[in-house]
Amino acid sequence: MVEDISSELLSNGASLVGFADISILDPVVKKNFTTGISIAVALDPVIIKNITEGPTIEYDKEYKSANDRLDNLSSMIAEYIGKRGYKTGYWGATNDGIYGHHLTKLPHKTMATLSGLGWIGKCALLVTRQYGSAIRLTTVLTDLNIKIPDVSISGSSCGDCTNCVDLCPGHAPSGVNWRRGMFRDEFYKPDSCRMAARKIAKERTGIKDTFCGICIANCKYTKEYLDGGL
Ligand code: B12
Repeated sequence: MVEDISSELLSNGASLVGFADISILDPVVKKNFTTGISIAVALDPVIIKNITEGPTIEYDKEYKSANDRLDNLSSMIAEYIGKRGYKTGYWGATNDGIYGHHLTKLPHKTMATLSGLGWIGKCALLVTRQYGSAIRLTTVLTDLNIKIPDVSISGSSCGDCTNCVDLCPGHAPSGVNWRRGMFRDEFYKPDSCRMAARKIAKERTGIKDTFCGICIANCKYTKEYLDGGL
């Protein structure tokens, strides 16, 4: 079933697919689900290459179309799994279920590290070996009871790189390497990120929204992807 689900998602446009045993998650979060599926789509390298100094209108369109592709993938695979007799739970790729200080019950990045897709970078983004942080994510939970080996990633591979720290217009990343169990605000300032993103998006595109991407485009792993290092 894991192979079937993976090939169904990859043949419909997903770039990476991961599976995780979610037994360690809080019961309020996992409900009666046993397995988490993390789905990533890579962003267009040509567009990401052009946002090293700030967002473009093309980037705004690209990340919003990536959200739509992710939402279509999660509803498609939920139907596929449902037809085989299992329950699923999923929510939007972006601004769905936000509460408190920019929080959600189960961030998409959590499922991505638990399923081994990547680690959390200094700028709090999910970084993958294949695409760097030039990916967007979504999550599908299911009660499909499959034995999944623990492939989770619990530490950073950023090493001493500080590209995102040096270039973030909001100085949001403090430069500390992530380890699982650290809370976001110990190494990244979300309000500084949000304010800087809204300012630079307005200045460079005239669009009133929260998008920037400088940390994405300047990540050393993203650059490998952009230079065709895939
Ligand atoms: C609220 C929000 C924001 C807020 C706050 C950002 C933040 N990090 O919290 C603001 C407005 C500042 C923001 C800005 C941006 N956003 Co935003 N945002 C979200 C949203 C809707 C919720 C995030 C959330 O729940 N935050 C709460 C904190 C606690 O969680 P977190 O930082 O996301 O993830 C932490 C946990 O996963 C934890 N963790 C990791 N592994 C494990 C394992 C276990 C067991 C546990 C317990 C925890 C844990 O470590 C992570 C790091 O702090 C998500 C979509 C989603 N539903 O996940 C998109 C999302 C995080 N945003 C995204 C992006 C791209 C951006 C921007 C680059 C803007 C842009 N589009 O150009 C910036 C940079 C964000 C950043 N550095 O994280 C992408 C990130 C993709 C990636 N490569 O990681 C997401 C995932 C949207 C998507 N569908 O792809 N965003």
